[in-house]
Amino acid sequence: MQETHMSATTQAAPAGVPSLDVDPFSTEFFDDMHAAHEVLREAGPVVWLAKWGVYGVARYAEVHGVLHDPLTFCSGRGVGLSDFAKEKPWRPQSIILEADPPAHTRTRAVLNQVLSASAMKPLRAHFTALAETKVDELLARGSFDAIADLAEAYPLSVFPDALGLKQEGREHLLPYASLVFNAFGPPNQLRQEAIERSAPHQAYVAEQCQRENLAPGGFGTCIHARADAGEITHEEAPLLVRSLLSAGLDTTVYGIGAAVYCLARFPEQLAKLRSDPTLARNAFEEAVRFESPVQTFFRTTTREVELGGHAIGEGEKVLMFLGAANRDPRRWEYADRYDITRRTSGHVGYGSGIHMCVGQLVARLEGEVMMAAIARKVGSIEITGPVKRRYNNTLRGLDSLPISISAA
Ligand code: 4IA
Repeated sequence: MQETHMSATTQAAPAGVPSLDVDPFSTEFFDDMHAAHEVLREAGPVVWLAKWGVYGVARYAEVHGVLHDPLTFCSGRGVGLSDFAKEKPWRPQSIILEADPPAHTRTRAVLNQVLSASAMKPLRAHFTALAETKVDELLARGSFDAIADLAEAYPLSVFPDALGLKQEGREHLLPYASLVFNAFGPPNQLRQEAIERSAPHQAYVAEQCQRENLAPGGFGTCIHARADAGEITHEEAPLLVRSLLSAGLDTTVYGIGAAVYCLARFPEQLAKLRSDPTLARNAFEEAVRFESPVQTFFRTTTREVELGGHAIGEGEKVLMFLGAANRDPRRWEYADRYDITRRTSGHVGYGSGIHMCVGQLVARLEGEVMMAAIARKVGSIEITGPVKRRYNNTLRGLDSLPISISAA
């Protein structure tokens, strides 16, 4: 743990920047997040988060602005609180997420190809069939937990196979991802406990990234083939496979969980979806805007820069509140309404700019086919027990969502 982040006293705000003592990585914040987001947005275009000594942006315009100036607001010093120029990363640095142009451009091009629209075509029929089978099975059960039995079960049934992972050891996948997303946060209990328990999960992931452990035809083997083609080195290939293992599963679990939670809370939107199943893809996209499964990310300034009317020095961390931007009333009409017919384009739930989610087509495919299966087969959804939140420094979602569903 770093002394600078462990001080009990808060850090003084630069002159003129509104200073807030809210801790965006606390359970109190997670429990009442929308109220806290409004405080952050209304305090000013840029705020100072005294607890961690970082700047924050919660309005759409500034979040978008930071995302679209990657040379000033860099990723190479980490997109968590930890500044890699000052602290050693907890794992070898990601060569795509935690990289800047020109290095980023080369690795990004590889994953763009591996996860392109044409790469989705052979997956669609299979992903659709498994979504339909899953919904049929859940209709037969009637009552179940929408997180474990649907939001986790469905991506686990399609994504590890699409990557080409062997069966053994897959129980490490969700704990590893949870660790990765907690590790972007400050050195609080969530982060420290996750890292303390990380060794077996890290060992599993490192092993699965090796070429001999990946099945032919999967995303993993595709990445290694790009090394044969000379686009990346044979040392880089396993690290890009690791990026898919880090970012490709839990994110869709939380996205599908968000979408089902929306349909359960807003029955008139389920009715609309049932009457027009072609809305499935937008219903999922709107759930990503509305819940923003990936809530926050940092950038680090590479020079002195003006942001929201304030001069910010070099080497400062800036926390972007994607979830707050996605509900900024300056940008969105009826921002707090889940509306599956809304024009969702421009939301920052997948980020924006050069780092915007490279796996977005896989995520949308999973989300769309699950929403379409629900649209065609499910008549009603009812929440039948206590909804429990799951706490993570970066991801927003539920631990438990007991529901019952009836057939259309
Ligand atoms: C990586 C932002 C999140 C979805 C993400 C997490 C990890 C990695 C990339 C993206 O390990 O490269």
